[in-house]
Amino acid sequence: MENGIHYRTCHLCEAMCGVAIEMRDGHIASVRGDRDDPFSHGHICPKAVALKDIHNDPDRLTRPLQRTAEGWKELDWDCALDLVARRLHQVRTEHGRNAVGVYLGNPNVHNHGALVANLPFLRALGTQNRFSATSNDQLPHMLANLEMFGHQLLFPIPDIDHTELLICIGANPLASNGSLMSVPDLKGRLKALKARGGELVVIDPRRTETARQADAFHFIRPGSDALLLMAMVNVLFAENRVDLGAAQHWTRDLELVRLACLPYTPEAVAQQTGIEPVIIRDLAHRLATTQRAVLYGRIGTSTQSFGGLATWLIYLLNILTGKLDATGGLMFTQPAVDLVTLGALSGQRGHVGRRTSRVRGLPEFGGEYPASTMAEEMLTPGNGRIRAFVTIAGNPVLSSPGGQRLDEGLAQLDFMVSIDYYLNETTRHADIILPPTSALERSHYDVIFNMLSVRNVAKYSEPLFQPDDNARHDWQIMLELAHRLERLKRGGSLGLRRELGWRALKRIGPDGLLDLALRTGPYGQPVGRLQPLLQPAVDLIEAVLPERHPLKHLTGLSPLDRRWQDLPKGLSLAALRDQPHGLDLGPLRPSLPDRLYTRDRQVHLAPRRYLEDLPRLYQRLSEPVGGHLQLIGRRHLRSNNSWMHNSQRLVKGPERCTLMIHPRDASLAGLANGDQAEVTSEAGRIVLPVEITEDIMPGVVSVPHGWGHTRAGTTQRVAQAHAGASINDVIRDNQVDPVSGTSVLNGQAVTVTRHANEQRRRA
Ligand SMILES: Nc1nc2c(c(=O)[nH]1)N[C@H]1C(S)=C(S)[C@@H](COP(=O)(O)OP(=O)(O)OC[C@H]3O[C@@H](n4cnc5c(=O)[nH]c(N)nc54)[C@H](O)[C@@H]3O)O[C@H]1N2
Ligand SMILES: Nc1nc2c(c(=O)[nH]1)N[C@H]1C(S)=C(S)[C@@H](COP(=O)(O)OP(=O)(O)OC[C@H]3O[C@@H](n4cnc5c(=O)[nH]c(N)nc54)[C@H](O)[C@@H]3O)O[C@H]1N2
Ligand code: SF4
Ligand SMILES: [Mo]
Repeated sequence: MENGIHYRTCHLCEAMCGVAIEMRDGHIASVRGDRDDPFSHGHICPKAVALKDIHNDPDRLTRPLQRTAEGWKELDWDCALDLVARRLHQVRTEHGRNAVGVYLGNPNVHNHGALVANLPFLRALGTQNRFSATSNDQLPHMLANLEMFGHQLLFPIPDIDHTELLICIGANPLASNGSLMSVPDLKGRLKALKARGGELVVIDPRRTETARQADAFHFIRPGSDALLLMAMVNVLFAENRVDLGAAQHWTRDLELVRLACLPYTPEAVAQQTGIEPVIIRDLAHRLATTQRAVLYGRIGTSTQSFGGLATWLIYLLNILTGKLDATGGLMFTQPAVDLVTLGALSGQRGHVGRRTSRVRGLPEFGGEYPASTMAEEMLTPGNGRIRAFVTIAGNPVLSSPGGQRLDEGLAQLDFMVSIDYYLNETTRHADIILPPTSALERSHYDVIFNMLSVRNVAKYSEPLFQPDDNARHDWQIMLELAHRLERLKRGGSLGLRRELGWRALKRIGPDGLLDLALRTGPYGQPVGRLQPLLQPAVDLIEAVLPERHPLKHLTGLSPLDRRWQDLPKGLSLAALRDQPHGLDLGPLRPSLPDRLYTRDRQVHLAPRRYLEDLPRLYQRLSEPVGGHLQLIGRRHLRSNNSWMHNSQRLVKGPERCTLMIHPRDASLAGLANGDQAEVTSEAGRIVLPVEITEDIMPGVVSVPHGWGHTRAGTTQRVAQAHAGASINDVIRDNQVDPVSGTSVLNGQAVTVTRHANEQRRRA
């Protein structure tokens, strides 16, 4: 790129901040916030500068690598892609298609190219053994979307800019910058909330960065949220405060909810939750009586033993108090690329429990099994055992529970390939690593996060650097592999039409498809008179897309949904290119019941799946409280899951991978500041420095995830020097929320002692 300022969206987290990158002589001179970005108004966080560090990182891989007896050897692309396709094909012909497993990691959703290529690649693999970060993350939300609104992708988003009360439970957006709530500059938005007289309430086992900004903060015992939320529902009914507002016309099964909540009075749940009945009543009253209010929950309420119920109850409380689809409440977006509509048109609203996993019988969701079952599917002998594995932008050894078992499973595979640009804890097990271009070498459009955003926005970023001829994008790697696998499946040749289809798909690529999706979307500029010319190409591409690929519905090349008639039009890729700072498409607008996808066009308040889990919740009421320490996670502004610890700029400063523990518990364990603690469970053992603080609830300890860069054979040098320990080495993979199959990443019992070596040293 030429000298000067180039504008982009930062793709690192969900907030979609606009960055202004100054280029000088082919190098990045500076990264700043883009003041003219209509969504982020110049806000960035410290990670934005790491965009430069990742791009320039000498440890970042740029050529395919093959493991050999003499160590890693570079391969050329064709050779590597042929080899991978051949080996995968071999495993599936010898052992059946389910003998190949695949894990899709978090960065896929920050990459529109990868999203376009994921489905054709998965179809070419043809395996049912699919896994992703979803089951360590937002699965309970997707389940509630599906069960209550009829579509797994119809996420309700807090209308934070117009609310007067935000109750935040199990989320720390000041560190995470928001999740299922794309919201650049949360701090600024909270300031504005307060300036208009609004309030923030935080409920969390730790007094977090977000809690420090709150008007009220309450500790809650990990995993007890469903009880608190049930009690709030109970209060609403008991005091006649249920008022659905407009929703009364499009909701059903209110009576079932009334019955379900009867046992859960504030008094009944007080001990389990650690929250006083007066406070529970007050929370319910405030939500009911504040006209513009929203209850928002994330990782802490979703990746825990009652993740399914808690997430359902969060949605439910918003509905019972008239906040769903209401300004300042929980609303739906209308993104320019509307995957909700595209999915529905292709019969892809989502599904759950159509089949169960081989070893533990856990339910699939959207065609994926829970990540918690990956290791045992590799390690348990029998028909259908996973013998070959593919990871795409994921580091499950650090990010999935039972990290050590996963290490074991990956180590004994017949074949493994990783599409990733680091040789890290997971990819070190691969036979072949295929490194894609860096994010700054590709264009960017947020297909997913525009769907989750607190305003409707759209922005396209050009590549900042031209990749060299010897580089491949994620989408190119996946489509090349898919094309080869399909050929092998059909005995080596595909026939003319399919062959042309693959070539057309690879030629048009994600940006071409993005253009079509924008044009046929809610704000689209139809292709008009060019349609007859384009149609044959679109037909060819269609022929090679999986049966139910959402993009199949671009065929018409004209707007897909008549409900979009009154939205402003004119969007296309060219139109976005003309707006390098991005476009504001307006605030969230009420859209129910039109946007519902349930058969009866009603919101289902009491899906059976949740009611069936209530006996387990009821049992929890009488379980003994305390007795063991509960482990929870945390995030830090300068870190991002497992893969950004190789930037010196981000890891410098005080050690972040510490065990937070309350002074009472520290003294019980004989721990003093400066000590090393040993945390153990049946899954394993980690050692890390203690940080004694009253900010954590007694009975609870906290460790951030994504650390533990101590395993042999990785090449991230900065990360190794700031290794930390991996929380997922002590989190068991045998605990999942039975409703959704989500991993229990928060609230598991652990034992904490002083590390023996340390004891000796001090003595
Ligand atoms: N205990 C505990 N565990 C957790 C969580 C928790 O709160 N507590 N959080 C969970 C959540 S929410 C998530 S989303 C997961 C995330 O866990 P994963 O899905 O495993 O993702 P990351 O840890 O972010 O690892 C990303 C990988 O992708 C690579 N990568 C980065 N960018 C690209 C790219 O553009 N292309 C390709 N091909 N590779 C790329 C990186 O090198 C790295 O290897 O962790 C989960 N694990
Ligand atoms: N800086 C940074 N930003 C990130 C990421 C990152 O790693 N670093 N990861 C990104 C990803 S992939 C995601 S999914 C989002 C996640 O975004 P958030 O959900 O906001 O992430 P966390 O900071 O993990 O917040 C979870 C909170 O839940 C609390 N908690 C734990 N257990 C319980 C419980 O049982 N009940 C309640 N009520 N609370 C509990 C924790 O103390 C913590 O404060 O962040 C994204 N943004
Ligand atoms: S908040 Fe997220 S999107 Fe914004 S600059 Fe930081 S990492 Fe990038
Ligand atoms: Mo996540």
